Amino acid sequence: MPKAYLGLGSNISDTKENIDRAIDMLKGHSEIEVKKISSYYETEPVGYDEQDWFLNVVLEIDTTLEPYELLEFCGSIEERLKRRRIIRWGPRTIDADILLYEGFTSRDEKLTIPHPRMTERAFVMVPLYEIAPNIKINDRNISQILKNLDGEEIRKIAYEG
Ligand code: X6L
Ligand code: MG
Ligand code: MG
Repeated sequence: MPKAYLGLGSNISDTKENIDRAIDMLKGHSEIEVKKISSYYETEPVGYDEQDWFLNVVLEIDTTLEPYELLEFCGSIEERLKRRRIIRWGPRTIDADILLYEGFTSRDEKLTIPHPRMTERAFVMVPLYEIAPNIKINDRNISQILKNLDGEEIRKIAYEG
C-alpha cells in the first residue's frame, strides 16, 4: 500500500485538541492507516510573524487513496475544524498538508509534492526525521538536509499520559 507523510499544524486554541481531532479523522477513514505519529513540537511561526507559535506534528500513513483523493480529505479536515483563510500564512485552527506520497511527484497549482519548501522548514523536517530518518527528498538524504538547516526555533513537547 502506498505510504505518505502528512504535516499537521495549528496555532489557534485549543491547538492540541485540533491536532488530535485531525488525527482521529485520519484514523477514522477506512482507506487510511496511521502508522507513525511524531512528537508534538511548539514552533516559531514562519512566513508571517504577528501570530502565535504553532503546534506541529508529522504522520506516516498507508493509504489506498490516490494523491488527489487524499488532498480532498485533507481539505475536508480543514473544513470540519473550521479553518478560515483571512491572512495569507496567518493563524489557522488546522493545516493538513501532504508532504510526500510514495512514488508520486506533482507540480501543479492544486497539488505540489514534495510539498514546496518543506526542506527549508524545521517545523516539518525535525518531526519528519524523527519518524523517517532514512528517507530521501528530491534525491537528498533527510539527514543531510537537516544538517544544513538553519531554521526557525522549535521545541519538542512532553505531554502527560
Ligand atoms: C520567505 C517567503 C520566507 C516565504 C518564508 C515559509 C511562507 C513557510 C509560508 C516563507 C514562508 C510558509 C506554519 C508556519 C505557516 C506551520 C510554523 C508556510 C505556510 N505554517 N509556521 N507558517 N508552522 N511554525 O505549520 O509554511 S504558513
Ligand atoms: Mg502548511
Ligand atoms: Mg496547507
